[in-house]
Amino acid sequence: LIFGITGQDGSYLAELLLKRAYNVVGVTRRVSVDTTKRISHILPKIKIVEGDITDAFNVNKIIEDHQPDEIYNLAAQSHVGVSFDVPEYTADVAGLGTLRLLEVIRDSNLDCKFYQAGSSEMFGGKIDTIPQNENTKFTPRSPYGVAKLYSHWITVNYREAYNLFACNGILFNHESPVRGETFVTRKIVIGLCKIKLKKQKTLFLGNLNAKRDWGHARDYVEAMWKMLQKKTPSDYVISTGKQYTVKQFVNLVLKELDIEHRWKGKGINEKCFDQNGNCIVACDKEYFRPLEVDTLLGSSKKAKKELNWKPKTSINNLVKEMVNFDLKKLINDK
Ligand code: NAP
Ligand code: F7E
Repeated sequence: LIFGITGQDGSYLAELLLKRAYNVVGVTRRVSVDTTKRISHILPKIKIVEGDITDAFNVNKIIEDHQPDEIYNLAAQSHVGVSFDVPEYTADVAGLGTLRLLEVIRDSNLDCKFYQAGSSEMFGGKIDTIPQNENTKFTPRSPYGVAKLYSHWITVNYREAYNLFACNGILFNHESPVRGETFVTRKIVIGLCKIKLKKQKTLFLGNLNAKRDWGHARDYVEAMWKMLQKKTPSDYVISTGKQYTVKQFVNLVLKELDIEHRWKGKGINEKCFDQNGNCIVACDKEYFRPLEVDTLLGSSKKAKKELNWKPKTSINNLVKEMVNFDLKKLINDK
């Protein structure tokens, strides 16, 4: 049973579980537009039910009706920047939503394994270990990070208090061609592909100096599944162990698109120009956050040892796959 099946990770996870001959049930929310674009190719093979993790009655009924062996909680308002605008809603979905699921499992005595989608955003700003691992102190710096930290600890608490098989993945940023379009990697890829095709002049970004550890979603959902196949539940950091700045990611995409460029200026005035002197990337303070997580870098030694998991996709192959996908899409959308 997947909460959040219409999201990036939900779509890759559903594919993985179908390949392993699971019966997959996915929860979708009723909204005014179709949200099943990412799973349209596998829809006939999945059982879709309507629901919302802010509604305890609803999640109770879904779990009771389907008696799942494994529950993956991927549902969240997952945008860190947006969480500053909708902090209460973010806490309800990304924090209390997890409690609602755990309570149903506890109350029903269901023999069911539970995966919680935790985040490197929980490590936050005052990081005392580089790279970050399962023992690194959490100092979240956004309403999203704080909500995820509640989910992390309530999952640990239910595991210890009620002996539930419940695991936290502490996943660092992971991307793909179906990444949400307002997250920085996809925004950069779409913007620069449009510039290459002369459909856009300038891409506006926020903090170019933030450092992130970016992997591929396809590799990361495999780690989620592996956690639930262990004999005993635990928590795992999932990351690549390599770090790039937002500006370096821009450079990788420009290289893939064969666009010669040079950077000029500093701070918010830093700009990137093409060989004809056109400004193709600039900063806009709209995209800066009230508080930033400057640097994240993970160590997945525990996952490697206990889950036999390691990332398969390099940053260059991730960029190539994302650029090929969006270039083709933009050309076909003509
Ligand atoms: P995503 O693309 O934003 O997907 C989020 C999913 O949650 C969507 O299916 C969304 O449904 C669903 N959802 C939102 N509010 C809901 C609600 N009230 N009830 C039920 N479902 C709801 O996120 P993602 O990148 O796949 O990430 C999956 C999970 O991992 C999230 O919890 C995220 O916070 C966490 N995470 C992500 C990363 C990353 O780098 N991608 C890293 C660490 C942790 P709609 O389609 O209807 O909006
Ligand atoms: O930002 C900077 C921004 O929004 C990455 C979520 O999946 O990963 C994700 O959270 C960095 C930040 O991801 C823009 O300030 C610059 O430093 O792509 P992002 P995120 O905030 O790291 C974690 C692990 C999750 O759990 C979350 O669910 O890029 N940045 N300019 C920008 N970011 C955005 N979105 N847009 C910009 O224009």
